[in-house]
Amino acid sequence: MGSALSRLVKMMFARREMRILMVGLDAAGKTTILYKLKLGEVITTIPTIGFNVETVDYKNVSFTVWDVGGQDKIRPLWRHYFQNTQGLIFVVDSNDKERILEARDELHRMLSEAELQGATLLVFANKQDLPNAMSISEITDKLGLHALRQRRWYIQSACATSGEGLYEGLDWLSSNISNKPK
Ligand SMILES: Nc1nc2c(ncn2[C@@H]2O[C@H](COP(=O)(O)OP(=O)(O)OP(=O)(O)O)[C@@H](O)[C@H]2O)c(=O)[nH]1
Ligand SMILES: [Mg+2]
Repeated sequence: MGSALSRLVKMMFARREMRILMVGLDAAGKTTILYKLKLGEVITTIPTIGFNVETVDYKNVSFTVWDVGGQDKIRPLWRHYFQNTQGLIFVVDSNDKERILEARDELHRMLSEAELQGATLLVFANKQDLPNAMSISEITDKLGLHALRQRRWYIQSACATSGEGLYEGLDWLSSNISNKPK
């Protein structure tokens, strides 16, 4: 009885670990999101050449978040980070109507990769504070999310500078990622 109880308590408080890959076009707001989550502050960013990695502890989950630069010339590097990814965060600049189809193409190209078949997808529709931001339904449509088959996905409205929506996204990821990568 005692040991069953202690097992239960251990299970309830055990820290789960999740490996998250965060990508998206350049200037979507990935690095701003990462450090808002890590430090609670908006930092001044420069375009990421390479990657940043930080561990973000939230509730009972320890998220290891890899933030990889999104400039077109370095997008081919994304694939080097695919292995063991449980959760994919795809960040979109909701204000960037001109490049939303480019974002869709990059997203679908990535999702066709074998290594990412088991990864859960969270889309952050970032920069929702800007007056001309596209709506969530418009972005869902333009990214072709409804066409995704056999993929757990969710789109979360977000503003990295205020922090709005970021923890809601992590909540969704923590409930929708299985413990082991598939
Ligand atoms: N208005 C507004 N600006 C934002 C928001 N999030 C990020 N930004 C700004 O967008 C610019 C680009 O942000 P980054 O976080 O550097 O973008 P990134 O996706 O890391 O870009 P790469 O490293 O080049 O791939 C910065 O000037 C940010 O301050 C947001 O929610 N609202
Ligand atoms: Mg960056």
